[in-house]
Amino acid sequence: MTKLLVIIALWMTETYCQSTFTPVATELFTGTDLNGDMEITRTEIESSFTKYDENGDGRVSRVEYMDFVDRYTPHLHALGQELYNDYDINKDHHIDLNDFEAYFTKLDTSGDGRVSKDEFVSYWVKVMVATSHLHETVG
Ligand SMILES: [Ca+2]
Ligand SMILES: [Ca+2]
Ligand SMILES: [Ca+2]
Repeated sequence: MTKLLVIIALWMTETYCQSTFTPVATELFTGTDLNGDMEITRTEIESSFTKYDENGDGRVSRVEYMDFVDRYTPHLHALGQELYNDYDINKDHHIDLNDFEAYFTKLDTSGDGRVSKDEFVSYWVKVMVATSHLHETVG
């Protein structure tokens, strides 16, 4: 009985988090979907990273990324580190074409070569639930 209650409580927390994070993830989607066609392409993923590429060498080093985070959202420093680990799939401390490709594949759960709004939002809600101890719940 106690076990069941714990499960229900966990489930409710998860549902609560999901409803909290969905608007944030949706906003992130809108910001990434540059041409507004409700799908994210590889080019759009790449473009969303160019703002971090301070020295313009086409790669985003950990230092560049963290400089950006610390400049605009210093309270999210710990989250930034965590997200960088997630983006830098081959763990060479640079985010480049290989990582964009792998990140895109991870988002494209249906494997049709396009990232839909649902795919994007459900991925990000999962990330935000998993990292909720590192950022403050919005709203
Ligand atoms: Ca698009
Ligand atoms: Ca760079
Ligand atoms: Ca990398």
